[in-house]
Amino acid sequence: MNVTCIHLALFRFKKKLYIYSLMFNSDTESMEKIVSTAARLTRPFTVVVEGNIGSGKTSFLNHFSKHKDVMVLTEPVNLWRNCNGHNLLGLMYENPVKWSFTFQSYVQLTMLQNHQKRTHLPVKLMERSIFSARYCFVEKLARDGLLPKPSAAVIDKWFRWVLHNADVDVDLVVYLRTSPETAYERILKRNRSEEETISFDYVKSLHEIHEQWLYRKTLWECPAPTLVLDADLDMSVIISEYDKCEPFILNKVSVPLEARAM
Ligand code: TTP
Ligand code: MG
Repeated sequence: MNVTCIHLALFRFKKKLYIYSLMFNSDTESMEKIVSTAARLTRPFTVVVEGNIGSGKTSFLNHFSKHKDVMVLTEPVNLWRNCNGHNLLGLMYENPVKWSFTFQSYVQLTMLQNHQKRTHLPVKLMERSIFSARYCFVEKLARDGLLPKPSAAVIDKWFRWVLHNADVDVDLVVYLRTSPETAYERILKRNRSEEETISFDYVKSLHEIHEQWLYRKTLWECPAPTLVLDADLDMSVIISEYDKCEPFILNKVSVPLEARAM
């Protein structure tokens, strides 16, 4: 029996359980537990790495790529730079009023594709998620009036539809928490050509949205328990900070709802 067959069998099992729970309308809570356990069996333990632009998400993922049990999915920035020959990331920064909708629609699609990627490995580690694209970036563009309200509404409708109809479930969020100053410094240093126009104010506002969502938990729902790491630390010491969360990422230890490694 190959991996696809196993996935299919588990998917059918999960569906049957769900139908039984509807038929007998009994003890919904325990049925839900069984269904979510079955769902977990059909997909890997899924960890998403979040944090401001320049917080070190890619380095974090690269660090974990040495593990044979982890499927690492870095962010599809290269896809955004070349969509049938069009650099959507560049267009968005050049003229956000004209291109934000196009860009964020494509980001949403590529994030969904990453959420849907299957693996036979027990752990999947993703750079960002469909959640931060919507909750941080679409939110910021809409607040600034760069994404017109009707366009934001369409992206939101798509987002809600995906949440209800596709498996974008997450088991753990790792929040790489930086100060906006550090994030901005790193953005300047790495000098990604499209990002030349990014201002400190923009980084600061994005930081604030991440903080409200993942640290103070006053904005949006968090898709999973969150592990907060001090990502302001210098590269020379940050590796030991990364290593601290290895047991959580490899699903050897469960994360308490309000976990903070810093
Ligand atoms: P990030 O998703 O923050 O990735 P990064 O590689 O810059 O972060 P790190 O250094 O931590 O690895 O941003 C990638 C670029 O895409 C950045 O210019 C911001 C932009 N972006 C949006 O404009 N909208 C979005 O929805 C997302 C996800 C990114
Ligand atoms: Mg990156």
